[in-house]
Amino acid sequence: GEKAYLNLCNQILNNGVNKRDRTNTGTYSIFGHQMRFNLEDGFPLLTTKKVPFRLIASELLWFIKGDTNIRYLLQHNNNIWNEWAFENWVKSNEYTGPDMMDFGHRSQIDEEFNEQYQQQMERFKEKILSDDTFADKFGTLGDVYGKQWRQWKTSQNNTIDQLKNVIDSIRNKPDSRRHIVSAWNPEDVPTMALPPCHTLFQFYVADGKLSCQLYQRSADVFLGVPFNIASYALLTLLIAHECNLKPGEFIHTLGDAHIYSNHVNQIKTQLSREIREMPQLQINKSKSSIFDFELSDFEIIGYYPHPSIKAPIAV
Ligand code: THF
Repeated sequence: GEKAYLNLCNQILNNGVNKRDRTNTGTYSIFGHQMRFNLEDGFPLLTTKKVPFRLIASELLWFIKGDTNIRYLLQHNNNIWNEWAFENWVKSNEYTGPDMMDFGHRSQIDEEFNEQYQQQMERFKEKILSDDTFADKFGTLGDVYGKQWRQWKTSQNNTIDQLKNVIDSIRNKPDSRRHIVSAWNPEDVPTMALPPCHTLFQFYVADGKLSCQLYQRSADVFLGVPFNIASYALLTLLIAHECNLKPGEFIHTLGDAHIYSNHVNQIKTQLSREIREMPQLQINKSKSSIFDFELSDFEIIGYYPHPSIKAPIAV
């Protein structure tokens, strides 16, 4: 449960190696870690800071649709993938505004630049929402999760719907040890906005319960991991519901688990807080297929978290 998450944070603060990274932010990092969440106990949305479930659910529905364009996210007021699409635009020759080179880093250290950046980002979002051609060209993140889950491209020029297949196999051969979905497609890695952090997941059925284990190659422990836990818990609950199984466990296995140097104070604040009771998730029981759900079909009840804690995202 949440204790496992706070233990991970403590372990990284105490034993993490100071390691440089792609984003040049600097991290404290450990390699190889596992956390377990019993989904029968409640829905694993952290209570030591407020985690925005609405953003997690709309991102998951976006993956499930097989969509890789941020337009859907923006239509749901979800801004978590903007930076990666924005990068495509400002690097293209259609972009005419002030130089946005290295915007992720500069926006954090230069207030004047940050204002220009916010302005260009607003312009970008407006164009994605209002201009179809612009959205097709610059809203897409390449062959990220949605593409690999729903339309993995084969050498024969067919596609594989891994998500549909795994649901069928859970239903028809529950004892199988092959209930796997892989987002890591070595051929596509070079053309993705960001190679998948959640690389591969496997389901397991025993005693009428559905469990899921995720292998995450790279884990932004403060901002990403609370989202990732809730996202895979939601996915597992939806598939369990569809397959008439009870929820089992979510097992989260991490590769490079890191805390960015500019998240350390936030983590310390969070670690000083008391864990509260876990919320529950209610889903609209009149729907069964995972492909039919909408945001309004989910409700989190009994969620009384400590206040949210702001932190900059590393781009
Ligand atoms: N890049 C990095 N550096 N970390 C990640 O966790 C990450 N992701 C996705 C892609 N690239 C990544 C994006 N996921 C937030 C949360 C998850 C994200 C991106 C951003 C975030 O900023 N959350 C804020 C609230 C934001 C808001 O309200 O709009 C928070 O306080 O939780 C790993 O999947």
